Amino acid sequence: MSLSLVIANKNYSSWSMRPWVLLRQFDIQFEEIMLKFHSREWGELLPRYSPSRMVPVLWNGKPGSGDPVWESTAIFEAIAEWFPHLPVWPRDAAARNLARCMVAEMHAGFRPLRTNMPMNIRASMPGLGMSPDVAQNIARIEAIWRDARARFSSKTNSPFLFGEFSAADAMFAPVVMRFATYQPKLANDTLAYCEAVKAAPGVAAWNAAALLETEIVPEDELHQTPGTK
Ligand SMILES: N[C@@H](CCC(=O)N[C@@H](CS)C(=O)NCC(=O)O)C(=O)O
Repeated sequence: MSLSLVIANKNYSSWSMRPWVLLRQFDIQFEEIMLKFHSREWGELLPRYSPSRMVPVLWNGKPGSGDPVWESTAIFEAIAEWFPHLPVWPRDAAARNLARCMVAEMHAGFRPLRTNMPMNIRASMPGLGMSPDVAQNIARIEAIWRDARARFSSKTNSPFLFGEFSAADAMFAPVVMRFATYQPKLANDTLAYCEAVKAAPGVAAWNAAALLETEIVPEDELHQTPGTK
């Protein structure tokens, strides 16, 4: 199996981050194809590489030949199907059910958080982006993280949501990075979870590469003048 993952800028592309982190965390080999936002390649190659004209897209083979998998959650499912020996989803049925619900809730929801605190890994904007709707999203995220850890990770003392790192942790990794950038007030157990996610090798590798990027995407720089930190 020869996988290619089409993504956008690591500093900004929260949806690209999710499957990339999952593949990397599980040591699954893949070729990364980055189409930077607003680049010539984006305009020229995206129509061939992405049926939805969005990233991420996973190809089994070279992009443009074979069957693409688009939408981050469909990519998780493909990875789980192609690598059944890996715990992409928790092995325990109740844990797997909750993990799927949480991933679906993240995929479909938390719009105020996503809109007002866009992922911008290299930036630091403590206190910005907050509103009552965002605060409600954050409270809900803290509650579901806490519930998952209490039910499925406390026995093994694992810092992750369901014992081992899973698709659910990959799905929330961009939220962890938003929290790092905008630094809303968070409970101590949330902060501890965030630290564990940032230290996971797949997440750390993505962040290290994001910090080397220099492109500015103005629509994702809601709260600061381009070029400032
Ligand atoms: N629901 C999609 C969202 C993908 C998405 O919004 N990707 C952004 C980059 S992070 C994109 O391609 N935006 C380009 C556009 O909307 O034209 C998924 O889960 O993969």
